[in-house]
Amino acid sequence: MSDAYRSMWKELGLDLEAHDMLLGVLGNAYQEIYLSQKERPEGMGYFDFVMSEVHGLRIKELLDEKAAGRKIVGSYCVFVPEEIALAANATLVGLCSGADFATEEVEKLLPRNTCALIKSAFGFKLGKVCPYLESADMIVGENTCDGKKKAYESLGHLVDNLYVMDLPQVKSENGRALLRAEYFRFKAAVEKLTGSVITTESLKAAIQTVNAKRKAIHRLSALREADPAPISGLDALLANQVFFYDNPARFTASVNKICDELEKRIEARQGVFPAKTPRILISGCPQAVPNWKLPFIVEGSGAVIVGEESCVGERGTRNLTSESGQTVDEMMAAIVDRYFQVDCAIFTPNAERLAHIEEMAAAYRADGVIHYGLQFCQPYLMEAIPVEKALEKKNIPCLRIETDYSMEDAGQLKTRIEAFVEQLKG
Ligand code: BJ8
Repeated sequence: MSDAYRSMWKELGLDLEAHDMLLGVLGNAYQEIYLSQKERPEGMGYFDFVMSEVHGLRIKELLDEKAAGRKIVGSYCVFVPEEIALAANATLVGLCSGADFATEEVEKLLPRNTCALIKSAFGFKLGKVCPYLESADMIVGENTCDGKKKAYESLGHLVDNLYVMDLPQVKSENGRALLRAEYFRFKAAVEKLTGSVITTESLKAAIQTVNAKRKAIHRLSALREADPAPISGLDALLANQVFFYDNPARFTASVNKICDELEKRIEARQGVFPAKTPRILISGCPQAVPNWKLPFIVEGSGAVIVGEESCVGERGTRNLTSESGQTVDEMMAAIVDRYFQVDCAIFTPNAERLAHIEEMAAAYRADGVIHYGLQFCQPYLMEAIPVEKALEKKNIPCLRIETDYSMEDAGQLKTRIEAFVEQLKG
């Protein structure tokens, strides 16, 4: 890493030694998990570059944007509408929550039995290793699961720019009214932060920008219906992860470029795995960067992942925001409509999620579903049981996994997943 980056990280207040260690571990994992894959699409070179610069060039870009007067808004959840941030002259970025860090320090503030995702968010703050968090002018927390909403009370003591968004838990008229009120409150908060008033033009342009990103990802997803699979689940997951970090227009162009390449591969019947490789849909908790454990094990066990029913995946990116609104109010209503369809397990009841899993299994011709639950994540672990039962009724094999970010259970997971893949072959 260049000296320029080191002084940038230092100015952001990062712990350089700890950060070097993190980048070292990340680099090795990326090499082992990503760069060792065979037959990758050439277009993945862009994402390799993005990952190699995820704490470097991208942070420099964000700091350049700040110097030019933009604000940076950091978020932990797909309920935070990027359209509103963009329209108010802010950039929205996902905040790091995909790896264990400073666990001992974290467990002084959070109970041990807190999910790895929440602990990770705290670890990156306490360990001073997340340049996104340190660059953010506003950090948005959201009242989703109990773990997150109580954790934000503690996070509020660690940062001075936390904004907490309330969210409904029921898809009722009252629930919609709450979401609407909260999105208007968020709009006012971002406008105050940036000093820019959202206009019809800026909101329309922002909706189009975010929709373009989503459309590119939808195109990528649709190409994964092919057999042989033209792209690995690992690579597709990476694109879904980078969705939260990259410059939107550049991301859209890069995903579309890969899609052009994949279309040619499909025409030539060229795949990353042989035809008839068992096809798996992953469903459950979000897999944030660099949480690649499960797909690495699955695809190393003779299967290919063809879709992610996850917030880092189709739950987060499906459904566009209508572009037909002519006023800010109409467009805000369209944003509420779009986000109110997100079927996170914090909602009760949540039948839409089950319907979506079944729909995805059919569309991507999955032979089986692996339900991925993080330990101590009540919402998704609770839903895993009815999901498994419903899928079994439809003769779709389902394997329920409960894990965390450590590699301690990798051997045990591999044994279970290999047995599941064998079952699918049978
Ligand atoms: S919309 S899934 S991104 S809340 S894993 S912290 S649920 S205990 S992440 Fe999520 Fe928004 Fe919902 Fe999506 Fe809690 Fe579970 Fe931890 Fe979780």
